[in-house]
Amino acid sequence: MTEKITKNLALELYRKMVLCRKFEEKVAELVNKNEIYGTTHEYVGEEAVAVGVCSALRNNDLITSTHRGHGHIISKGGDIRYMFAELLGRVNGCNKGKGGSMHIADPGIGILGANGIVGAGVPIAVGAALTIKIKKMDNVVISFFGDGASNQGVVHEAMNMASIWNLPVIFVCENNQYAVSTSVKYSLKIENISERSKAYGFEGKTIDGMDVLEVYNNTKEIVNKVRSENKPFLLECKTYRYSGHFTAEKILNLNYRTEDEINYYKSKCPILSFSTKILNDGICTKKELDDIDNLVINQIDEAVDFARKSKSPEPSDALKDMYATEYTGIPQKGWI
Ligand SMILES: Cc1ncc(C[n+]2csc(CCOP(=O)(O)OP(=O)(O)O)c2C)c(N)n1
Ligand SMILES: [Mg+2]
Repeated sequence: MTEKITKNLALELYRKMVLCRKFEEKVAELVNKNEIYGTTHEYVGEEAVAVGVCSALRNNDLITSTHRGHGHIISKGGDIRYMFAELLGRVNGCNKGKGGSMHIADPGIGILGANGIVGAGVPIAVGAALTIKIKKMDNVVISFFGDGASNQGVVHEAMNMASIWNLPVIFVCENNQYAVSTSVKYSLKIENISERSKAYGFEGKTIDGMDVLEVYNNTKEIVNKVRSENKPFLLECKTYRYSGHFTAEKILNLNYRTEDEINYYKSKCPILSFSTKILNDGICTKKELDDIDNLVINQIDEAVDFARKSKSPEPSDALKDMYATEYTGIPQKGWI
């Protein structure tokens, strides 16, 4: 795809990818300092997928995300102040500090939730697409999921239902080639996961997920088609994560990837290759990109500051905002 892009779009794609990258670098720093409890799954290296896909959407389009969801949330317009507050477990977090990294949701801007259960966002997306169809609305749903998730039973069931009911949902498989330490060379017999779309009766395509323009242009085209034809689509983006499966992986010394392999994909860095392209094409200047870098760094510092100054939730609020609680047999005040 060689479509020309405007300067505004080029700078916006660049800014969002840098924001995703710098956000994750700060998150890793805060996990290592124990300011964020538990662990997180970094999106470093995969930025072109979330940014390319979400930049091709309307505000009222919906997404479901995964355990590696920060990039999706940022790209769909999530406010990083509330995201950091959520990660630090503070009341000002987008989910009042009770969801954490893997359960960030913001339905007001079309984010139906990250999800700690592998594959579980896919049927949620299909349910949302069914609502859109029943209510005769014209928005679409994007469901992000990984190569590992692609082998979950619920993903197959959801894709089949989306197909028989002709639902406006785009399944975006982020094939970063590993599920924790299991390579796709072991878990898949086929070259491209998008081939599976044929079995459900809709179209699929595999693209270079390290190239933000390729992702953006393909998504634009697919979204238009899905919006007008009310048919699902499976878009597979081949990508790579630079960090471990989760932030503390390094200390486990798992050694399932070679340094050569990691360096090969680092040489295809989506941010570096895109900035080189737009500089070489004369779309923008080095100073404009440097200004964006500085702006993002300041924005992140301010967001962390906002989060640190926010209060922790009160223990007495622990059972508020919950969909389910343990059944004790004794009716609790406020349950019904
Ligand atoms: C149903 C379920 N099974 C297993 C896990 C443990 N787990 C968390 S992430 C992950 C790997 C997912 O791989 P993939 O879908 O490729 O996503 P990636 O981590 O590569 O982004 C596994 C097995 C889980 N959270 N949920
Ligand atoms: Mg994977």
